[in-house]
Amino acid sequence: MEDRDTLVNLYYTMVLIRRTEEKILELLLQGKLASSMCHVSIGQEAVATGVCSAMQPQDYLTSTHRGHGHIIARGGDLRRIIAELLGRETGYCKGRGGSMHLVDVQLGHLGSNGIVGGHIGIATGAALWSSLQNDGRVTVAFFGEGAMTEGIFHEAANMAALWRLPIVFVCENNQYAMSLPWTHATAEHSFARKGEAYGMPGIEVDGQDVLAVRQVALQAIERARRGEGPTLIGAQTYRFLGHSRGDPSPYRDKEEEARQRARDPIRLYQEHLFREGIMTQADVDALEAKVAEVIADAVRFAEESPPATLDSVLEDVFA
Ligand SMILES: Cc1ncc(C[n+]2csc(CCOP(=O)(O)OP(=O)(O)O)c2C)c(N)n1
Repeated sequence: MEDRDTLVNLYYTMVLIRRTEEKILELLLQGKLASSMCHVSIGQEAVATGVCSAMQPQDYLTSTHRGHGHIIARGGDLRRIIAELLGRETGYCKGRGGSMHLVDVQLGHLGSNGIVGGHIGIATGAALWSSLQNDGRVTVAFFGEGAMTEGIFHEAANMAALWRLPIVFVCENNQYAMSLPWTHATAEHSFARKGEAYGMPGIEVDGQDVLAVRQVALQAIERARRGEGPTLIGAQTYRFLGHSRGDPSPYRDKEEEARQRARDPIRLYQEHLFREGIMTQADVDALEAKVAEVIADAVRFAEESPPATLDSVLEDVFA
């Protein structure tokens, strides 16, 4: 049985991700984001939260174009996240990168990435380094099921299993890569068999159940830390909104959407916490108020920060 603080923290993190992304959408509609390229993970919060809660402070992760949740769950600075989205000098990439370029190396967050699958190679490189250094770190690579059909995934999975690298591959299967259903993108839908094909365990988990995600992540991360090699986790989840703003998802069946929305990971977990007597409605209300305060502070900080200026656009770039 987990202690109360851990259980409440999981809830706090999921709510913080959800409310932050709702605020980001609001800022987008107000025309305040530096770029309209922005993908939210509303509906998928339990995956980022469960996995990051199982990581140790020294561990690494790499993230995707849909990466707000990963950096928040890793304990990223919300002020710097919002400042980055608003194109401010105080942002994680000094406002040059935006939503898809959040990175906090000190937290072991090696970056989100607009190149679908690109960061799977970066994660495998980090794990190779840890293996060579014997530094005890584990790397987590988050990616969507669409990225899993990219060549880079196959090369990285093959190499990681062959060399028993300390890495955990976390596929957030939200069922669609833009408009392409998962069932039309790959012939083998079993993560157990997919993992087996590379020589690593493949574990399927209900990605809407934060405690279940946490359990499989704890096992996979500890296995990697013991030097037993990678694991492929297939977390079954759903993005409640379109691929990005302006996508009303005409390719999705409306009954399917309703069915999936009824399995809101935050509500499911809240019901669990109430049932177990771990939180009350008053606790939830207080937590929501705290989250609202944290977000309001981050937005205020970002809006008061200076914008990235045009004459500095070539600073901090490699070429
Ligand atoms: C290499 C590459 N190919 C195509 C794209 C365009 N693109 C952006 S997101 C996306 C879908 C990715 O699907 P998935 O990996 O399942 O992640 P999800 O968007 O579902 O979270 C595509 C094709 C890209 N950014 N990079």
